[in-house]
Amino acid sequence: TTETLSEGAFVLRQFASGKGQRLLDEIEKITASAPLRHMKTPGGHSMSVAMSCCGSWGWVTDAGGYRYQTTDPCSGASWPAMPPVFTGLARSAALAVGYADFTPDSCLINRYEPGSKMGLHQDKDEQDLAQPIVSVSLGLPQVFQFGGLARRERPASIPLSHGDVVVWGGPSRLRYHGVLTLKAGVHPLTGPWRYNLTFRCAR
Ligand code: MD3
Ligand code: FE
Repeated sequence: TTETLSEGAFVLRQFASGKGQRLLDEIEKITASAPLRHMKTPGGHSMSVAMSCCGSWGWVTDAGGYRYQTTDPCSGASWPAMPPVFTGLARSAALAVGYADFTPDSCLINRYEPGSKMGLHQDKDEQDLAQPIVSVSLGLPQVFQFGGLARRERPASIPLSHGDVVVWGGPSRLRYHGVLTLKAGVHPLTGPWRYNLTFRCAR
């Protein structure tokens, strides 16, 4: 089923559930060479979410700020390539809600452990804000916070579970969003964690 959250934003419930294990196998391969790590915000705080990336461009944060770069700061090597199963899933989800020809050049891999959260923020480090973002949730459920274009607007709470895909574009592309603290649990495929993949056109 497809739910419309707001103009341009859609939840495709269970869209990726049949591909869960294949996606997790790819995450394991990627993170063997580009390990999940707790990056530092420009303000010096360590993020509670562990992150890695694949594709031509990876999102990083450190004392120098937020940016996309072609190399992993941990190794100096290029980020691992985007697996075809990632690209195909992101493309078909975007197409299913009317965004034709979505060609992501970046995938951010977020891993949440019990206690991890992500505060309200906008995603605006990408060059072409006309391109949507596609997000894939795997493993434990977590409550997503979906706000407005101004930080003061009270966000809606949307539970996201294993296999749910969300597409954000058009007038919803710059909405504030975040996720509440992950509750402890065990998922048959991911154990104690929730993974989120976000596909972006960075450049
Ligand atoms: C709404 N990740 O990595 S995905 C992020 O669950 C991020 O890991 C969250 O926010 C997570 O930046 C939420 C859903 C998401 C991603 C991008 C958006 C929602 C969005 C961009 C605009 C509006
Ligand atoms: Fe975000």
